[in-house]
Amino acid sequence: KVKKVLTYPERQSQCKHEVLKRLYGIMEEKKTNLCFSGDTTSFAELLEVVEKVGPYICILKTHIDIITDFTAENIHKLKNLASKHNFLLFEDRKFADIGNTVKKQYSEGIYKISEWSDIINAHIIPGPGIIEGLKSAAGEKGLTGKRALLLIAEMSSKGNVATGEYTKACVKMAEENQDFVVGYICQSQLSKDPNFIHMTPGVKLVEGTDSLGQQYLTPKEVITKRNSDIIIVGRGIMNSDDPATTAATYQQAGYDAYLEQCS
Ligand code: 5BU
Repeated sequence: KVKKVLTYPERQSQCKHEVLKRLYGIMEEKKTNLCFSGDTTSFAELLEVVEKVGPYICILKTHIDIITDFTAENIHKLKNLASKHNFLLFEDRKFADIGNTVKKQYSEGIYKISEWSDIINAHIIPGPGIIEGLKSAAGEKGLTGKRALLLIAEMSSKGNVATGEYTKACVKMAEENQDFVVGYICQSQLSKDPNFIHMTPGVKLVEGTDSLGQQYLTPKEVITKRNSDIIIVGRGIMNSDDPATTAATYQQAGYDAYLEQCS
């Protein structure tokens, strides 16, 4: 039987970016390809649930701008949880403006995302200037190599237009900016190069949809059929009665699928 993907340690030694090396290290050590999307409007609740699911995840994805009780102190607590449980922070900001504007959105304002989020993402609609802008913001804070960007190449929602030529343009832009771009938000594998990781949202244990266009695939489908690397799970864990046990179930499903792929 031919191995379909490289193992995490193989990818870790072959990739160049420091953030990606850290991530593969965490995935190997904790045996998890689960990213939890903590989509709650309460920072207190976010901290509470992350304390429970922390042991099972490699990344916590946030939407910091939906939080009503934002404070710098809570960010400090979140960073402490990330160190304690060894996971990366990914602010799902989906930057989409010209370089000069996103540079300020990333580092300034209330949230100062560049100061705490290891990973961010962006749409490619504005062209490569968006990548330059975000990269320069990280550089000005002395964070070159410590911050990384994912490009949104495909989306999970019904009727989205991130397809075909758009997706191809995204791959080209990623390949031309490997010092900052480390992968894709996508629905299936776009590159076999270990310098690019694939993260897939729209994941639940049972396939289906929500009432606002979200479409779900299972962890097994995402990892073994679509050859993606990371499953992103929000409500599947957040709305469960027992988030820790449910996160463990997703961790196991995702990791078993990976083992099947690389054995
Ligand atoms: P859910 O509760 O598992 O449906 O949450 C999915 C999360 O992933 C949510 O935070 C979305 O904003 C995010 N997402 C997505 O669902 N689909 C996409 O294509 C992208 C992001 Br890009």
